[in-house]
Amino acid sequence: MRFVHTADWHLGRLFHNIHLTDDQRFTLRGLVTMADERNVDAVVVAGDVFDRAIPPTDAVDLLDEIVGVLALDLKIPVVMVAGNHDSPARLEFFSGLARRAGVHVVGRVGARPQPVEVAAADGTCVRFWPLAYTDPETARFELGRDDIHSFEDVFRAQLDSIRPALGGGARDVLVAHAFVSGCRESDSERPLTVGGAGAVAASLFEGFDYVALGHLHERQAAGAGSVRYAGSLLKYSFDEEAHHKSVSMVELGPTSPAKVEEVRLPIRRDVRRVRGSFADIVSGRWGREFVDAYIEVVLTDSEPVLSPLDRLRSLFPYILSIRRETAEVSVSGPEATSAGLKTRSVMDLFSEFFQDVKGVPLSETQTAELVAVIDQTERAGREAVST
Ligand SMILES: [Mn+2]
Repeated sequence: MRFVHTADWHLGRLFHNIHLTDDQRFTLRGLVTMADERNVDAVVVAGDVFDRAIPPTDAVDLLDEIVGVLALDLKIPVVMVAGNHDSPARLEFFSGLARRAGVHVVGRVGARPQPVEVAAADGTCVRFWPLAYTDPETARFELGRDDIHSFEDVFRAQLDSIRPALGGGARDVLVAHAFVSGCRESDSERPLTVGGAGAVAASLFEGFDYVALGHLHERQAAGAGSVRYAGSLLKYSFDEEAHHKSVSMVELGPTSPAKVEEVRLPIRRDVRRVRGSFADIVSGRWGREFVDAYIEVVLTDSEPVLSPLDRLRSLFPYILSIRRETAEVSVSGPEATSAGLKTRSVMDLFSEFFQDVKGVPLSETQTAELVAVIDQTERAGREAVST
């Protein structure tokens, strides 16, 4: 049995005001070709299918195209869960109908998660257990359980009902969207909570033959080798320029441990950073790997450079960002620049503002109150149209 584990497609994503749908279509068509050539038995998408709750129509069309070819033309079952960017209800639109075509979409939390069974030609039967991303408040309400307060509680509540069914001749694969503590984060992820309370321990997922995770955009193992993030489909921030984006090809026999191979898909444009003085950059010789890529230039000049964009654009037609490294350090620390502001949490920024105005830091009670307000606002924001 061989299946593809992928996650964090973020269809409809804007990257520095560029629509990435064409890039996403290029890579996903590569996925379809690869899945066909290598005879995969299933494709698993572990959340953040779309970039936002109400995605642009061309992103919806793209999902329709890709899933349609996989399920109807190639007869490859697709198992998909909602991530923290997806709207649970909208992702599940037509899911009853889709299931009959081999597309299994789980957007909402359920008291009794049901497996998707896939039997491969080699006789291996794999049960995929799809769990949608759900925050503790929603899970408490939907499952009618007052004892759910953390993300770990959310998983425990669902896993408790799954565990008795595990084993018994089939292989079990969990599909989930979560932040496992100790794993590496990237700039393009939206934190699940303020203050890092969203993390769960990898040990929660013991008992499965493979755990297909989404949320973190860098591919990595989480704790034990068979709990893994496939990473995002594409690079969605310049801090990911050194990542190797891929999908995971997972092989499971009737008894052997999961074997994972990272398969890189074709990309339309790479994402690269160029750092140096303006003079050095414009006199440099830049190969196609830069000319064809989305570029961020980081200028190291201590003197101001007047309108650098025109010159730089003639070298890098797809330049999306210019930053000045020295400006950031010389103003009054990295906090003072807009680039610095973007990478810091609302919590940090507000605490600092409060300290500046009041002259004293936030008390514990005030901090707790603030965390609750920010959490509530962000949850509301997930259901609203955003850009
Ligand atoms: Mn994501």
